[in-house]
Amino acid sequence: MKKPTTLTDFILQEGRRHKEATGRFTLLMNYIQEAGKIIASHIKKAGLTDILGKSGRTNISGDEVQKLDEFSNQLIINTLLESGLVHALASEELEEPIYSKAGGEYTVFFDPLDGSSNIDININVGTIFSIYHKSSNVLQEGKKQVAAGYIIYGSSVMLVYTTGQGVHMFTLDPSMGSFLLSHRDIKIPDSGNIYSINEAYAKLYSKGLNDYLRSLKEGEKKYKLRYIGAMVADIHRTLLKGGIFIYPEDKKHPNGKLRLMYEVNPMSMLIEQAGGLSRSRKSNPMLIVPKEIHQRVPVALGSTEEVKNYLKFI
Ligand code: P6P
Repeated sequence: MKKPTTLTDFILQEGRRHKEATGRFTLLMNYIQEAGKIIASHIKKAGLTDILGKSGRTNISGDEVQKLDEFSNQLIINTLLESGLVHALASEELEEPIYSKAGGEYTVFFDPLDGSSNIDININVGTIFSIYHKSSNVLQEGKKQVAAGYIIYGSSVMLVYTTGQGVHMFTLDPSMGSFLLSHRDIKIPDSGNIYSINEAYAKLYSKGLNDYLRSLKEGEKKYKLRYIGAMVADIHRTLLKGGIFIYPEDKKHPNGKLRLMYEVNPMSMLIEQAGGLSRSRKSNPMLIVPKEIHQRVPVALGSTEEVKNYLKFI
């Protein structure tokens, strides 16, 4: 019987394909997966401990911070700083980056618990990470990401990541405590019949966007609307089933809501590596030269044919 492939095995195998690999990236991913396992265990018993609910704080983006947000954020910071592998850390929950004295090689942007308003109702949440080689400027375009991925906490816990060599999915086997390879080199369907957008804001949308949405509802092809309110979950479904996820600009939010550095860029790298398309207005968000850590950008990403159809309207 063949031994199942763990995340560590897989990254080591991938690493052997790059002669310049030093093993440090493998180590970094091991620290990230360890943090994910600990967060997963806390989420699973969140209803039994006093870790649900709001912390009473709001973050730099004005979002209400949940207790599990704070726990997850602090856990990831401590884990990555102790690794000695990071030069800088930037988080949705930190106003400014943290610079490590250990002189590590990587800069990691992360959203410790994306969609955390779903926690109290037992709906998927996730951790998003985006990894760069250190640079004199902590802000780099998304095209320079060394790796990007997420951990989705749901009926099963899955880690999805890419280093630019395809997108690979791992499922946590609780009995082993290991992430096991479950989907190698995922490819997103070229088209799909699911669109994902918060239509409650339709009155604030542009005419072009509302014309596009109407075309989905009234056209030949039958579409479904699915919107979970956690980008990680909406993107996970889009990767597997195809379709399009849109968080657009609107009359009140000229740059939309999602943050470039730790939501849009990592998800764009994953979708593009899986054969899909990501656009912010008309251009690739990974080409945007970032100006600030928590910069927001509008985004539409998913199946190539769906995004191209969307672009005709806006
Ligand atoms: P809205 C979660 O707060 C988040 O940052 C993303 O995960 C999600 O896609 C979006 O905001 C949901 O925003 O305005 O639809 O509630």
